[in-house]
Formats: sequence, structure tokens, C-alpha cells
Amino acid sequence: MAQDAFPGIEQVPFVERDSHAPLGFRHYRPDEIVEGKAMRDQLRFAACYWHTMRNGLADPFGAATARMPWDDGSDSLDNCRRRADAFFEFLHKCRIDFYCFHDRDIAPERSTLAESNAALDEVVRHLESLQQATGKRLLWGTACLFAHPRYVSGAATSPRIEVFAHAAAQVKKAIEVTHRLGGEGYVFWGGREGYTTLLNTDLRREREHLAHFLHMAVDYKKSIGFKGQFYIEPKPREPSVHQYDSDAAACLAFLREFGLLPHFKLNIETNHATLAGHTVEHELAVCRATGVLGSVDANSGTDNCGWDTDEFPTDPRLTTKMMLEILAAGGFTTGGLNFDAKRRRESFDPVDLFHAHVAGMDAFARGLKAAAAIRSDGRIAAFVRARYASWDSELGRRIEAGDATLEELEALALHRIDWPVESGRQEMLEQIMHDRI
Ligand code: XLS
Ligand code: NI
Ligand code: NI
Repeated sequence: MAQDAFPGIEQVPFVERDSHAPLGFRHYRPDEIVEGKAMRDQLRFAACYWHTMRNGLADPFGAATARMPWDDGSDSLDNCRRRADAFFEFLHKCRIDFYCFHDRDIAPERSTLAESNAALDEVVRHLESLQQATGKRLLWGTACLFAHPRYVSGAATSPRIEVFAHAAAQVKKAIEVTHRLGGEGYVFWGGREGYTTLLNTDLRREREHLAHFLHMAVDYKKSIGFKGQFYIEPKPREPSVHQYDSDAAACLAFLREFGLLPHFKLNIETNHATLAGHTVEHELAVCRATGVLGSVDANSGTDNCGWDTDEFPTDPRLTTKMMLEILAAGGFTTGGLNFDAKRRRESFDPVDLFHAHVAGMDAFARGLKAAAAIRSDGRIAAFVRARYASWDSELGRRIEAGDATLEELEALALHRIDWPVESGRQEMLEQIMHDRI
């Protein structure tokens, strides 16, 4: 692996919290044990290829600003390999163990699918050797089913059957290369699986087509022996006006309706949760309650902006709330924290990639430690248990088992004149949480 994309940047050191070193981990200590596991195994950080390597930081009003001296801007396979080298140099120097990609991030789309597949195979061969040389692993792969103009009206939900077929073939290939690279998961994010106006949309057919598409992917996965976890990544809108995978609850209903629930978990992204009008901890809590917490696309957004701004998650309060949910769910197995985040347009230097990821990693290290401290303190959990203690009665057990009737509850309620409600103590609980951050 060539080591020259980031000259002058050494592997990021571990420094003291009050150090003035411009680049250094102040909180992340990969081998430190938190709740029985090394931090690196609790957090399972991944960098994403699309923002880190392919996002020039253009916005709707202005051109790309990012300086990427290793990239000649062409779609030659040499350039693809050089980019991959730069990426793995970055992963090493930034101490990130995993990565994620879309098929078209790593290799170019050619004029036929066969040529695109051949180009993809070339780059995958190169990634395979980089993984072997460095020990870095693929957290998940995916197919880009939203950028090419053929997907203007969706992929699995396109009104055109030819487009549906192309998307199916692209997913087949993307699952194969993910399998080949030992990927631990595969993501379906339906950027254009929705509509712009209902006036031209057969919503019933589109949702059914999406379900058939996913069933075919499940069958194919089994047929090639790919054991990685399938994830759906909810997002309510952008680029579509409405996306069928709006939020965790909508995904759960969809997966149940079409018999797909045993085959999928969810990949929750912070900024998608906020676009859906939720907090990310709400989305994670819904997943935890239903056993579908799979992986996390870690970023954050500007609350008052309303776009998927994909900012780096640098706020320890946010990461503490997220880690509380993730630890309560038992931690990650196949999933991890993928920084689906981009630098601001003004942070265009290569070193800003490091500042951005280090800030995110340190924020999650703090969140992990704070969440573990809150859990070992135990007061919040004890409060919640006590709050529901009346349900631990004989009657509570019968209601929770589904064995009670309205008649018997009425008999109990008819002569009761006091209801022992208690304060929710929200402010007290917030203080307990904040004291540990
Ligand atoms: C876009 C999504 C996308 C998925 C992968 O908003 O977050 O990047 O994570 O297709
Ligand atoms: Ni996103
Ligand atoms: Ni994402």
C-alpha cells in the first residue's frame, strides 16, 4: 500500500485531555475496557467511502472545494486504485477498523452493466488485497440505486420494469462483492423508493414491488451462502418527497406486512431521524423494543435547517443518549458506527478529514463512557423499574400475559377513588445524566 496521500500526517496519537496538540485522541482508547468489551469492539467505527473519498463538498449553489491531490478526477481504474490506497492510508492513520461503500463509489459505471461489473471486480480485487494487508474490514456494502438518471422515478419502485430489472441485477452483484470482501452486512437505503407526487404514483403497486425485490435479495443471499446481516435504512424524504421507509416504525410495519421481518434489521441514521421529526434515541428505542437494532449511520444535523446536512456527530450529549440505547440493546453484533458524515464545505483540506473523524470518534468514546457510568450508577434504571412496580403484581402479570378482562378491571375500578400517580421527575433524571457527561 502506497503511503503518500497524506504526507506530514502521522497516525493520530493519543494525547491528554487538555493537550493543545491539533490532532489527537483525547478520549478514544481502542483497548480500554468499557462494560466488558474493548472500546473498539463497543464502537466498531467505520468510515464511508462516499463522503470521505467521493464527496467534493459541492452544494446546490457552488462547486466542489475539497482538495484531493491523490485523485485525478478521471474514472480510470488506476485512479480508482489510487483512491482506495488513499482511503486505506486514511483508515490506518485515523485508527478506524471498518469501512462501507456503494458499488459506484469504488468503481465507475460504464455504458453496459457487464462492463460496470468488470470494473467493479477489478477494484474489488484491489480492496481485497488492501484488507488483507491492513486487517481493515467491511462493515457493509450497498448498491447506488439513486444517482443514475435511469433511477429518476425509483429503482425497486420504478414504474418501468426494465429499471426494476437493472436495479435487481445491480443489487445481485453488490451482494456478491460484499460477500467476497467478507462484509458483515448489506444495506438497503431507498433514496428514490417513494414518490414526488401521488398524482402519477400507484402507491400500492410500488410498495408491493419493493417487497418482491427484497424477497428476491433474501433468496439470493441464501443461495450464495452470504451470512451478513441485511439492513433497511429509514429516511422520510430527500431526495423523494415521501420515502416508503420513512422511519423505524414504518419500516417495521412494512417488513411485517410482507413477511420480511426475520431477514432484516435496521440501520438508524441520526439526521434521518430528525428529518422524520424524531430524535435519534427515539428511533433507537423503537428498534431496541422490537429487537431490530442493527447498525448506526452516525452523523448529526442542524436542527433549524431541515436538510440531511450529514454533519459529524461531535456533541457528547447526543452520543451519550445514543450509547445508552445501544448498550441497553446489548451492543453491536454485526453493526457499528458508520460515519455517514461529511465535512463542511469550508473544511476542504485533507487534514480536515482527520479532524472530522477524530472529533466524531472522541465524541462517541465520551458518550460510551458516560452511558456506562449512568448505567453503573443505576439510579435512572432503578427509577424506571420503580415507576412500573405496580405491574409486578399478580394482576399486572395477568394483564401482561393477556389473561385479564375488562369486566374484572371494572370491578376493581368501580369502588376506587384514589389513583396513586407519581411525579415523572424528568428534570432530576436529566441532571443525573448530565452530571456524568
Ligand atoms: C443518504 C443515506 C445513504 C445511505 C447509503 O441519506 O444516508 O448515504 O447510508 O446508501
Ligand atoms: Ni443520510
Ligand atoms: Ni446513511
